[in-house]
Amino acid sequence: MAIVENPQSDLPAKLRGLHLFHYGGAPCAQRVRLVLAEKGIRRGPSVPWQSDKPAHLEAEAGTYIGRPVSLPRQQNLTPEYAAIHPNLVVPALVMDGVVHIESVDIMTLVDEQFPGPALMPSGEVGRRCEALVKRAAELQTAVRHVTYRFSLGGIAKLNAKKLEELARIDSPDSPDRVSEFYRRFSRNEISEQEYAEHIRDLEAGFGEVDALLGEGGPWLCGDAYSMADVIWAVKVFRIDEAGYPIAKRFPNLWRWFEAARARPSFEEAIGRDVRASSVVFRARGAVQNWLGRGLGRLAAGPTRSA
Ligand SMILES: N[C@@H](CCC(=O)N[C@@H](CS)C(=O)NCC(=O)O)C(=O)O
Repeated sequence: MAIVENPQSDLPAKLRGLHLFHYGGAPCAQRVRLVLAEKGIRRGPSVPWQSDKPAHLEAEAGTYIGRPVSLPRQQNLTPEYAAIHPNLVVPALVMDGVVHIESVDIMTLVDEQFPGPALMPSGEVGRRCEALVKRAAELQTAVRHVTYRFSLGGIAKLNAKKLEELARIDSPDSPDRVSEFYRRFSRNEISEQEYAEHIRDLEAGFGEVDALLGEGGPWLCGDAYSMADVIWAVKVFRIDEAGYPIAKRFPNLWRWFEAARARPSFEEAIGRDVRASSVVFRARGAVQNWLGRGLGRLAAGPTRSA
């Protein structure tokens, strides 16, 4: 389990119960919110992420306090946020004063610590399920590249001064390497070939899961909805939003995704957060595809390996 020992900020130590530092549109936070929803842990009030008002310090049992950290406003790329999450990413879950990071670890923690249906099966099925979760988590870098290139574009580029600040505050041993990504992205150092490789990686992963669903189901690890369904559903959602023709390319995956999206947890954890942004992303993806510059062209192109 990944925790931040002795965070520089004195806020986490004051927090009781569950406090989620997250962002509505961030896939890594969406998967944690999905797990919380599946476990029946309700969303309590949303408060400013730095708030230490007495009324905001304690989450009611069975709920969590949301502390939204705006990624578009770059609130995560600040020394104040680095003092809570040194890798400058969301989510972070503070549970009774302890800062937990790494979304998959947080999902596991919530699954293990709280009652409700177990989202990680045991035995042999559990091992297959863990492998599927790991496979999806490894594709996070690819999702990041595709998101920035095809959904966000120029608005997400940072100027030289901000890049310098980022290099200073980012943790040198961060596995997420946020400052390095922003440097390369903002200076146009990522080649089209590199983006295409990320799309190929995603297609390879989607192809594996699509084949698996062709052999069984209804869920990725058999009869019960699990952590693997959570993490892959969020991935499919993001890539569809970005304009990748996933329904057409991976029909088994799409049918399964529609069932995952129909669960009440999806609306509770994701739908309500992304209503406006999803419309913008989809419109952008559609226009880019229409102009022949979107993910549609790359999916249909010779770079596809599946
Ligand atoms: N390994 C981390 C990755 C977290 C991550 O990459 N979060 C993204 C959102 S999905 C983020 O906060 N990005 C910040 C940014 O791009 O500025 C985890 O799984 O928690």
